[in-house]
Amino acid sequence: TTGKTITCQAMVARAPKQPLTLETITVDVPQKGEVRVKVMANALCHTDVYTLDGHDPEGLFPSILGHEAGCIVESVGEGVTSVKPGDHVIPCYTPQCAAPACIFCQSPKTNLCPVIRGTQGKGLMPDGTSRFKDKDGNPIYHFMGCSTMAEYTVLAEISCAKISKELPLQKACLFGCGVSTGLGAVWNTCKVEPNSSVAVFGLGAVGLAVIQGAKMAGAGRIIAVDINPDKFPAAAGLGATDCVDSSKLDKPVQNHIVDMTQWGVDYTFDCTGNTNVMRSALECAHRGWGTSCVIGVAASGHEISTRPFQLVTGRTWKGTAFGGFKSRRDVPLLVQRCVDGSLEVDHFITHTFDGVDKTNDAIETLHGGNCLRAVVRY
Ligand code: NAD
Ligand code: AHE
Ligand code: ZN
Repeated sequence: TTGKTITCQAMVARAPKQPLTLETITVDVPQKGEVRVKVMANALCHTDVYTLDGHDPEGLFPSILGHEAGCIVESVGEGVTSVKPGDHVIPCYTPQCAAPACIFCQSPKTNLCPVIRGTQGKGLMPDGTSRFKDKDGNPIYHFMGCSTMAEYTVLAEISCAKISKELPLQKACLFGCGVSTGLGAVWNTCKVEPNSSVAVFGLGAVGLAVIQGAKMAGAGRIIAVDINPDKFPAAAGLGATDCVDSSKLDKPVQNHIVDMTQWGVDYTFDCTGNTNVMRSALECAHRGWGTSCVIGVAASGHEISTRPFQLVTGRTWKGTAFGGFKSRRDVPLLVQRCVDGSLEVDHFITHTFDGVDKTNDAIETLHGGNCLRAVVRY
């Protein structure tokens, strides 16, 4: 490739708990196995805020956050064959190298391809360097292999899911994280069966996607739990049969749910990241066979606990990253279902902004409590 360095605008996370700063940055040409993309839309995920607030043990500053985006390929590096300029792609923080030698990619049991995970966690591209520089020429760290709070970013080819151009990127971006994760936790990680009972803790985009996926899987009773009752109408609209405000109970929420169901719930999901909630979710899983799935991301230093008796008596504790979807194979299929009309996602977009510089406003909106996804169009 004979590309040039691009100068563009980005929102940079300079320090924990500080607003992002609008900066002019440079984005280097994509190296071997890399793809440079123009970001067209980026949705805020709670995980971006978690890292910005300093709760992520892997959090680095200065960095460019953002990992739920829709992009158009601008140029490709040496050896890239699976995408070309003009293609629409979703950056995937869980890549899929699909190599015959990758035992993770070859296994149907997981989506956790480890090939670039080490450098990704250090905020660097696979060769150990950054493609971003600030106006003084100092490097800025990448984030989750995506860094989509910039007008242009560089991705590993194995992180690029090529999708149909029929779905506008301002909708397709949702499949980069929260919505895919919630659906996949139900369909792939837990394989919820028809008529089973489900309880969902935390009714943000992830929890509501769990409800939507559970309803589509034919679940019977779906119990929705939050401390913010404003979330209940959306949950009920997607298929929740019961809504519980856990802040208003005179006993632990797990006891309340066991009382409601006699023996507990077949499948429970934590979509809060609160380790006390994770315990509650495990402890109201059904005696003998209930499974509880951790989706929420806990703050640095927090650990889960329960009495081992809860496991001895037949409960299973598991977790999911990106809903178990093999990203490059499955994200295009989710997008196609959206195009076909068999998977509705419009209800997740509660706020829209224009311009990368509006990202702080979008973050403020996400903190507000009545926001599912705020999409920023660049
Ligand atoms: P969100 O902030 O939009 O939603 C969280 C919801 O939990 C809110 O409705 C809030 O009111 C509710 N809540 C907070 N404390 C609660 C409590 N004690 N009991 C019940 N409900 C409570 O977040 P989101 O974007 O939907 O993400 C949810 C979680 O999932 C976050 O922790 C995020 O980091 C994580 N996440 C994980 C993955 C993954 O791959 N494992 C992917 C995406 C997001
Ligand atoms: N970096 C943190 C953990 C953060 C985390 O668990 N991330 C989720 C995705 S959250 C998406 O919104 C995940 O999939 N993790 C798997 C992975 O490989 O990062 C820490 O604890 O260090
Ligand atoms: Zn996310």
